Amino acid sequence: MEKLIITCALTGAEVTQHQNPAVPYTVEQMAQSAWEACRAGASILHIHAREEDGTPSFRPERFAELMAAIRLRCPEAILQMTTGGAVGMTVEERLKPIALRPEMATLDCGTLNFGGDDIFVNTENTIKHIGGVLQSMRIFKELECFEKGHVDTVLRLVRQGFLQPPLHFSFVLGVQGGMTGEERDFRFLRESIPTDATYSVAGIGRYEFPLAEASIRAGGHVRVGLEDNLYLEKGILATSNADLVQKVVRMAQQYGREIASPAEARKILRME
Ligand code: KMH
Ligand code: ZN
Repeated sequence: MEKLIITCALTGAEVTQHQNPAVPYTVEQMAQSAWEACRAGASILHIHAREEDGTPSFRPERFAELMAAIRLRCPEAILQMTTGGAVGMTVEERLKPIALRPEMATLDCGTLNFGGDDIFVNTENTIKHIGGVLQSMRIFKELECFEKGHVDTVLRLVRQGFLQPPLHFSFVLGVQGGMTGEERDFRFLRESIPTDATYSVAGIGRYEFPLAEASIRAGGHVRVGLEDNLYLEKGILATSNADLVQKVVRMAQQYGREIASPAEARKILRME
């Protein structure tokens, strides 16, 4: 089996320090958390920006400062900027981090309810637009799919020529409004993508580690991090992003999967 690529989703846009004090907000907290996660085994860092008080940010200066600080501490890591931002941001706001020309960025592949009254809007034209921008700038896209319809949308947009391979999927499972994260859900998605595509799995909340294990066994890759899950185990808060990464590394060791370095991850994903 290929070596295991671990992505760490450092902070996201939804979770707060009230829920877990380890959630990083400031540039220094983000850079420190990124460094710890990389040292633990993460090769890709999924990055959202926050203001000092934790409010999700789309300010270009904030992203620039953040990216510079993380690059300084983690010079080898693959920096994956979000283009999903936070619910309610405009497409223009969500595209701000792309001006920094990161090596990788997310492309969210469909609309879904996001709990309560929130809707995470990704119309077909938005997907084509953000996908087109990423492709024209040669930024590697990770295809975020929260349910099967999103996978089908990707495959149709590929057939229609709007999205080009290599196809690297991220199955984000367990969002309230998306698909659940049972093993059968994962298997269904995995079996729905082309055999030469790569994928990573991000289980939200209690789904994080069972899905990580399923993906490790199936030969896929794994995303963990405080954006997705605040707990190391039931009732025990993670004390850092590195805590979550270390747990996946231990799991990988049990199944004989070695951990990919950033350079190895670039090769596995056909980024170069
Ligand atoms: N914060 C969510 C609304 C992404 O980063 O591309 C969207 C999200 C997906 O986190
Ligand atoms: Zn995100």
